Amino acid sequence: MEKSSGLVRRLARQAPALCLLLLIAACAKDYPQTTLQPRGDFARMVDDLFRTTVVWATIVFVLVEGVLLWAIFKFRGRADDPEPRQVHGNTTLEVVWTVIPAFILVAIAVPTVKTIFKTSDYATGPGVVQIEVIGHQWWWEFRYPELGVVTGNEMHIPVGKTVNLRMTTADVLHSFWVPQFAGKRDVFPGRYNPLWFKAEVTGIFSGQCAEFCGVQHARMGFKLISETQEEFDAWVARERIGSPLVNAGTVPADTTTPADSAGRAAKLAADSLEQAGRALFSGAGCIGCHAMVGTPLASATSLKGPNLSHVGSRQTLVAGLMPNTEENLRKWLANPDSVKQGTLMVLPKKLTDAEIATLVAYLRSHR
Ligand code: HEC
Ligand SMILES: [Cu+2]
Repeated sequence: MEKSSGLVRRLARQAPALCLLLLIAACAKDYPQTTLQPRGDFARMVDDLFRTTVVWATIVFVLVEGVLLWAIFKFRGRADDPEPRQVHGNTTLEVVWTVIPAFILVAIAVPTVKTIFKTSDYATGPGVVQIEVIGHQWWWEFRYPELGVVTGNEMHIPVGKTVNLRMTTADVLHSFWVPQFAGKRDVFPGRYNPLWFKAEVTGIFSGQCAEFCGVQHARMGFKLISETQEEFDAWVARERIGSPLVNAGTVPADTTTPADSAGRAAKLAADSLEQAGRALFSGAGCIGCHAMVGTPLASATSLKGPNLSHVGSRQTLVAGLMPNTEENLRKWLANPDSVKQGTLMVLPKKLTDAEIATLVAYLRSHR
């Protein structure tokens, strides 16, 4: 008795702190990984199911607790009460409280099973954008086989068009999840899983691996970029230049000479940066793991790291970990492991400051 009242007192003392914590949590301005604001048809179907279930649960809760409270109050014991009538079982009551839950379960099960079937197959047909998703420790690869695009950590989609994902992994289990659009759906080695959705709005949204996959599982994020058809087409056109899936990654050399001297100087600077960067990209061993336009491995589609051919145009670096700025890229190249401990990007040798500066300029010029 004494022990439990001590516990109650302790809880009462913690209560203000707990309430404050809840209050502070409610102050967050936006919830990038919320499932409660669906922005695509798949997520909306799941959200509808969630709301249906919550409505039923609320009705059951209010009715059951209401009857309980009413019974406690109405039949409460009084000092002069006689011995209550002794009863044993009540068939009518038992039938009623078996049949009602059975009906509720059916009301929940039917839409649930329907949704499961609807969301568990590939989407096909004209106008569906086909994307292959490959999970890697700890980043995401996205390929658009019909459009000739291979990219990492950033999935571009046209708003209002269904995208069909064919998903697998290069190593261990991962789970694809863009909370406001679709998922979670696991990916397995040697097997393909489908997922489709259609974005209702444009914008940049966060995605995340949702299956524990090693030390940097929590930092295996990506961005979903929903854009207009024109923006999407422009992005595809840019990404196709030097893509591993187009002309084996080769780009015809630009041999034109600008007419004005400023243009010639700019081209000369760009050409020499390109040459120095390319040489370093091979010399420093980057080429062992990354496809890159203009390098011998530009055509490789299955390497250990993301295709860097257009890394300069990405919103974020290293699986959504940090904004794509000059400073962050420098930090990453100086010591990947200090930015993302355990990362599989292991450099053969430490880069000098001068090498880092060249590589940063080179990579950022590839947009
Ligand atoms: C042993 C393989 C390996 C080598 C060598 C390597 N990388 Fe990486 N690189 C990776 C992997 C794996 C990732 C993904 C890391 C992550 O997000 O966990 C990565 C990520 C990156 C990224 C971020 C890409 C993105 O989409 O955000 C850049 C930039 C990069 N590497 C540049 C380089 C450069 C420059 C070199 C050479 C100096 C290099 N890498 C050498 C494996 C490698
Ligand atoms: Cu994971």
